[in-house]
Amino acid sequence: SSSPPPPQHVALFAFPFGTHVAPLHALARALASAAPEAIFSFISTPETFTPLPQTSGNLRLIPFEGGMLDAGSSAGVLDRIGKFLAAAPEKIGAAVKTAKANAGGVPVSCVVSDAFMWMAESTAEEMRVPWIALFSAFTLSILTHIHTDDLRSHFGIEEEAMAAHADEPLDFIPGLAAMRVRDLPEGIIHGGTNTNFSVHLRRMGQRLPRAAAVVLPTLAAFEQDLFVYGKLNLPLLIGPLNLLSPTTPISDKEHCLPWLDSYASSSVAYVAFGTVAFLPPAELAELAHGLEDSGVPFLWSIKKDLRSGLPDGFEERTRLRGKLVSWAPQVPVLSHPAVGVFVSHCGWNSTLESISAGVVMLCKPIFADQRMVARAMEEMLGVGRYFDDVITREGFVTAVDGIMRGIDGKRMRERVKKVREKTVEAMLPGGRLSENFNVLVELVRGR
Ligand code: U2F
Repeated sequence: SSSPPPPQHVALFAFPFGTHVAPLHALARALASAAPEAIFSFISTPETFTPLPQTSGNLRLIPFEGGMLDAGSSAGVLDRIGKFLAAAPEKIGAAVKTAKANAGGVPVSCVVSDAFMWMAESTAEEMRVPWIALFSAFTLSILTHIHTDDLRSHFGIEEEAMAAHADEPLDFIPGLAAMRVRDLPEGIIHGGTNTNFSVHLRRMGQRLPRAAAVVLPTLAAFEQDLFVYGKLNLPLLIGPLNLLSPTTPISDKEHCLPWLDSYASSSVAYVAFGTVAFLPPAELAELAHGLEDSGVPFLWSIKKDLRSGLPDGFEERTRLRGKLVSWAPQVPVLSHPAVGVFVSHCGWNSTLESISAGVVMLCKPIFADQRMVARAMEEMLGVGRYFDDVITREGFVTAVDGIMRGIDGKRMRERVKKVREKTVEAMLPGGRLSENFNVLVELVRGR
């Protein structure tokens, strides 16, 4: 009698910076429970494992050998990213061997990586197994990477190009008609086209069409324009990862949820700017003044070391209706009925969490894909207001007021419910996002 075939073994490679590990791990959890017969090896640097939810069974954590290369403790994040990426091909090769040994000799049959870890494609190719990429930034921003060279030849590069074309639409690229040159991420045509990281992202754009599939966590609203992903073999738009693999329980050390309990429905502004973006100090102070002047209750996730930039006496004066925390359990906070608006930098994870909780956004993008997200929320979906200028206290009060009390805000709230419902429906069995996820499951199962 012949022995049964070995199980499928999926190796997942995280990009261990910013909010990149959590989305890939959420995808790994969803896949591991959909394909219980397969083995999943999740590979990242050891320090990134700590905040992840516990898993067991067919999902294992494997650290990159040597952990994080020491780029000196005082090195900036770009230096550390550069060091890590330079060593990545070797680390990926070594990790494939560790994963195999750890799985009792079962060879890796499929490679999934964060799109930023596109070098994993070479390893997959050597092993003759499929490579699947997860693009966890804004769905449409992948087009700016795939079309970087088209955008450069159309507009030119560097600050002159930006100055000359800032308000022009990107309508010659299918899918980007609502976007303007000024909404582009840095490194595409302006903001350092030759930095190591821009070069890395341009090469990612060239490599992604070689992926067996590219997974894009997104809202149903972005699914209709599927043809725009023409250069990709198999774009698989799946739902927001926070809906696909919810995590519970989430700790609330600073008591945000009980604090919210004492406020009326849709009355509180939740303020948070993610993990890597910072408002310039002058704007931070204006935002604080604006929150104070608006009279709106607020919950603000702001690290302690940034609070010295707040106006004198701000904390005392707003104590009765404002709460500052170093970290909020954002997903349950957004789902709390008291939250009426999310003042956000528009990181894609935060945006998906907001819209999937039915919360409208006051968008203050800072860099990367965030301006495109803000533009999409205002122009394409009508569920947010894009704060396009420098923040002033008066401007902020007007914007918050319009959302909390104005007719615009009422319309936005109606629309966000629809956008949310369509996404939730599309994730139900038979729905388009759910079908795409099933295609992915079959792919990693080797079928
Ligand atoms: C980069 O974005 P960030 O890491 O700054 O922000 P998000 O994508 O919005 O993700 C932040 C996550 O951290 C969580 C929140 C999100 O899942 O729920 N969080 C929290 O739980 N509590 C807090 O107090 C604050 C945050 C980049 F800058 C963006 O441009 C990209 O779009 C993004 C995705 O690639 O990565």
